[in-house]
Amino acid sequence: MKYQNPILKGFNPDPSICRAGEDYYLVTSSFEFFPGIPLYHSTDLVNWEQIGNCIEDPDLYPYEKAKISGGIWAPTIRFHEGVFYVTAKFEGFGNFIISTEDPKKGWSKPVRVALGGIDPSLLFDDDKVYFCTNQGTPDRRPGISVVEININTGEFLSDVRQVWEGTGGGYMESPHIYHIGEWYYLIVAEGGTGLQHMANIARSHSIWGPYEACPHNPILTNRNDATKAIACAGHADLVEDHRGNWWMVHLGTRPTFIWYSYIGRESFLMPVTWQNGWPFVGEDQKSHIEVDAPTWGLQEKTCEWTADLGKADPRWLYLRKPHVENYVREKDRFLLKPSTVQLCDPEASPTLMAVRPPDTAFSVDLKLLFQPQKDGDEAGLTLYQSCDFHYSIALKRENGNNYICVTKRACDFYQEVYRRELTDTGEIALSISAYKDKFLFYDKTADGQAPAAECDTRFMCCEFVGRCFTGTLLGIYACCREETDAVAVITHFSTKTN
Ligand code: 6LW
Repeated sequence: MKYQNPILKGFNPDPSICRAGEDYYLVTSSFEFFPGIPLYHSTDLVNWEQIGNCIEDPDLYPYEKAKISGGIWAPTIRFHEGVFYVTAKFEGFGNFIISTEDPKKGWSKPVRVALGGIDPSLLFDDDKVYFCTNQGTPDRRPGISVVEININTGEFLSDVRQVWEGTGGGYMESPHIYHIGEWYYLIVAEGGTGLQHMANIARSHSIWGPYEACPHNPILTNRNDATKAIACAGHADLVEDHRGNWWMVHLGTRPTFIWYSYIGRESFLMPVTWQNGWPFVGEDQKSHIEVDAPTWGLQEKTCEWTADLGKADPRWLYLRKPHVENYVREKDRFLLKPSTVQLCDPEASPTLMAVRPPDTAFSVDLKLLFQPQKDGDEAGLTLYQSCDFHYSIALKRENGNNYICVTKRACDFYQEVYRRELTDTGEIALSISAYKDKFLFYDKTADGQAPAAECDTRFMCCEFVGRCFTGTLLGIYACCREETDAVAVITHFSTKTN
């Protein structure tokens, strides 16, 4: 059956997948955003629903000062004897494992594992559990480190050994080890998460090696794909479905400018076949948008989502450790209290709630009631890439007057590109649309339907603007210069693909 990639669009990098009976679970990286590690569920591998987040207590991790693209990196999910395990790294906290028998009931406290490196992974092998990361050799050569651990305490039960040095592609990361038949397979990413990204594999009869590299490595890369429909394919995880077919999930981008993408790295699915004990990905070891493979569910296209503001929804993301008192849910509406923390603050948590973009071409609509009390009071809609890069359309007060403004922030460059004075303080409607090369900002309460402002999308491309592993989020925010009694009343928030 045919399906379309990506299977999870917009800021969903570093996918890891597991099967529990006939159910599939997938996690991705969440960085400085809270709650952490989105958890997706599927029964057919092509339709995924976010059923929660694995980290819901910000006090168990150093969220408070999480840096841009810090926080949670590259989780792995595994299911073993009725228990789900997720391991990940929190920058500045280290590698840890959490577990649950039922993801809907929440996850355990983190069990720390004192192994360095990033991108931890787990292998349950008979009665043993192995933990691995990309920690290199003591003399700084690349390596994948493996250690047997006690899964409940994180304690080491063996020496740490570096089992494979990779193929020389550089930036070896995202190791996963599988025991399939007579072989241990070790899959890694190499080349870095950009254009040179790839997945390589090696095998051994022992978990400790020696590992022999697959003769047709890289088993996945799109670096030689002239169409550039997909770039950066790598960071892969394998799963066998309940019908006996094999699949790979991996990260990739759909470039919006050169090979950059403003919605960030996304999750893809490719079929895997085995020949002579080695895996082959798709037909040409590349990832594709349209794939014909032995999936069994018709892929639905969900194009529109209107937030039920009276209900909690796992989609909503906050920055670092949110100040919960600034977010008040009421029946059918949401109240946001402005914070003196601005969107450009690199360490604190502004009043901002945001969702991942539904696709590269999207529209986001907001309706709100807001009566500013003081100069600097501001509330509206933002495209938030990071504290350094965000574009907004908002209602704000200056010199005693209220205005709808469109502003662009790109590092220390700040520009207001639209301003209209408001005489009426009734409900206002704001909207932003994205079309690959441009963002259009709509002041919908003004006369006429023409966009209020148009902006280039390039500065919102994560890879273009520094160390940014995330993607543009669609957010509602409220800020002020000094403490205020003003409250933004959100009456509508919706997104759709264009
Ligand atoms: C992740 C690493 C990577 O830990 O990017 O693309 C890092 N690969 O494996 C952050 O997503």
